[in-house]
Amino acid sequence: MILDIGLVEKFYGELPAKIEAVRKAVRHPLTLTEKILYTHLYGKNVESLFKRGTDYVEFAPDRVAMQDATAQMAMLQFMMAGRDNSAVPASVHCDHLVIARDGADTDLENAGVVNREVYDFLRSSSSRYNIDFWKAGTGIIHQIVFENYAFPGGMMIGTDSHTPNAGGLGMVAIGVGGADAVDVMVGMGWELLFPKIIGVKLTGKLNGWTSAKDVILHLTGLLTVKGGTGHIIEYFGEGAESLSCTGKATICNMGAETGATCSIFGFDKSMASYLDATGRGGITKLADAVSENLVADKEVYENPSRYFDQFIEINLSELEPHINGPFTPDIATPISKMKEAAMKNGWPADVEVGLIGSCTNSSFEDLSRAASIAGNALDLKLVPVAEFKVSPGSARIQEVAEKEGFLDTFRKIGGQVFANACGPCIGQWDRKGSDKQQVNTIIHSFNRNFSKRTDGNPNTHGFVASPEIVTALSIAGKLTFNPLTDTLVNSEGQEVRLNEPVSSDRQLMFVNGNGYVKPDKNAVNTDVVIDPNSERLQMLTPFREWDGKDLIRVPLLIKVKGKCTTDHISMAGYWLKFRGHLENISGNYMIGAVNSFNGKVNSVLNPMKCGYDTVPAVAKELRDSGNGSIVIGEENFGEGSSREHAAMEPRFLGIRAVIAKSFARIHETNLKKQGVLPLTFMYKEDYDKVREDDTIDIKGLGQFTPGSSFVVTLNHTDGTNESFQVFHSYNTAQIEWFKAGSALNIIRKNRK
Ligand code: MIC
Ligand code: SF4
Repeated sequence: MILDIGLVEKFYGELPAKIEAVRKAVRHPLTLTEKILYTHLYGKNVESLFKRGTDYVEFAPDRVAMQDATAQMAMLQFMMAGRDNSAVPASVHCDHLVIARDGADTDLENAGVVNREVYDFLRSSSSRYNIDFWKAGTGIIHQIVFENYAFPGGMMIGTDSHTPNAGGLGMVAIGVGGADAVDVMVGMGWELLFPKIIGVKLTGKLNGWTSAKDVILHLTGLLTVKGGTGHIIEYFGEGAESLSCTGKATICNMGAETGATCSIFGFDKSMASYLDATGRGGITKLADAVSENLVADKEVYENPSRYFDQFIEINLSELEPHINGPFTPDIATPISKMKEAAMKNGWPADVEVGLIGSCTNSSFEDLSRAASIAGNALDLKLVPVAEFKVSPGSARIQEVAEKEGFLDTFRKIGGQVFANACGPCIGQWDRKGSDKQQVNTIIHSFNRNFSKRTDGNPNTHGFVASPEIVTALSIAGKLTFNPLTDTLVNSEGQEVRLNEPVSSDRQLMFVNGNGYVKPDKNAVNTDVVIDPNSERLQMLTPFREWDGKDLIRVPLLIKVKGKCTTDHISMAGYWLKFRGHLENISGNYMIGAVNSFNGKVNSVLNPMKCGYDTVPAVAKELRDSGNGSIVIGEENFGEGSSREHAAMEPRFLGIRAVIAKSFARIHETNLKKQGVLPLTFMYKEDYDKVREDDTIDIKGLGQFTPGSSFVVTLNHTDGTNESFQVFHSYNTAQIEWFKAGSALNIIRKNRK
């Protein structure tokens, strides 16, 4: 087994005594979230309850996972820290860099050639620092973690925002930037604002066309993309227990779309049987023995409003299938309302492509339900209208799905099977004709649907639904088709109705460790070599420390209008290939964001030339002139991904501060870690005062203390100026990151 069972055994062995100690100290019934967090404190015992949403706390996660697109920067930073190996078990997964075009085999072969340098770097550095390495084609990070490493009651961090997937196996699993992973891998505590907790009670039981995915589609609609920020979502109730373990993982995975820190379910039978089916019966036995410590206390379940900061109830028996989108995951439309919504909003009704799979929805259960629909369509002599693509989550799932005949059924309806990798979900889909930017609709079972996300076309309306709904709507070719009520006409002109999806309840025994590379104990003394002429990889140069001065007359770079996700800040797709080369990837900085002054993307005023140029070009010129620049944004700035490139690029390009109406958690931390000031308007209306040709002062940095505020002055070119206050959320230790130039500079200093 790849997971070190000895560590898990030790963890469960100590758990009851640890929980007892917590109980004595806090004298308060405990939620599951608290049980896990309080038993993972870094270097100290709990003395009293932490204040949720107020106290910064250091944790000691059990493990770290990294995927290829973020692992490169994480490893490059880790290498600067000067350690011989990772202080905790860690793994690297090659999944994001595989381009989906001609099908699994050819695409993987191409990926091996195109990404050879990066894969070699990740393999050799993993080996050098005692980190597990998973080759391209083995599967998507969260699936591999789920099948091999996750265990109930554990805590992990991962350099990907969908790390919370492991909450389906009862783990507090949190998405972070690479610099956070470095903290844990060098053996430091990992800091987090102690989260608030949203309790979600699931009652009833799923039936018919409704699936676990619909729970999170519905909840994302309720909470919006901001509503989970600063919270862990804890699920419970008989409905929760009735869900499969992989269904729970889907819910936790997509919980990231609400901004939540992570989501979690308590240990139950479904987890036990998944652990057994994936060859981890040893863990089931250990967890069973301490099971009362792997769920919340009964007082919490009896009186949830008292112990959770927010409480929501969802009745699974009444839940309808949902379709979310377009362009944002929180427009949630119940399927019965889709006709009306599509008409009202002018969404293109013809579905051109349906895509299933990804890290969110590619379990055996998911594929079996989708295959039952596809098989039924064949029996009914229906001719599928839309194209159909499948990205299995892992080699193991693919193997079982192949054996069961699911993949063949998909092929028979014209489906194409891509590699076990992210592919279309991260813009690595070489979709024919997408360069023509036609207005069109696609539907997929992934989690995100930001503009340009899958195929780079800003006019592709991406909708998110369960795999079975995606399959049905691909067959019908219509976004407005409701399989619960509508009929279709088959090749013989008969009116037919699709059956409800059927789950296969067969358990899957997996083969072990396909494509997994063990760290090489003898590699400790070898050097990881990077070609100085490489366009894919570049050694990092430490950022300069703060010069001790306030910011005076720093020009505005861009005032962003509306949604600004990490995809807007540091686009994926084509740019993924530069994820290990800071200078090259900085060429994509903010090229997707809308300039509020001219409504255009990637066109901002160059104050030095009084003309317009691209954002990266202007930023570079302002940096090189010694001025640097400042960015202004709106709500939930940096929503979405964990990619710290979105924070390293502005640092590299001389951006001194980002002032926004609010920030997404991971991005705000990433900015702090890299030495860029994330500041929030005290009064959101002050955003309107910023003019295109302003220079900006930020004063008060000399008195930078937790809870302090700064004064921002806008110097307008007509000679007038306006001042207002901005907040920061730095604590004492984080202020030191800023002063040192980056968090990594502190690690390097301490090492010396
Ligand atoms: C995503 O789903 O947006 C990604 C691509 O997996 C990112 C990570 C990345 O940008 O490399 C994420 O979720 O953190
Ligand atoms: Fe990959 Fe998509 Fe999952 Fe991100 S959300 S890890 S890109 S499959």
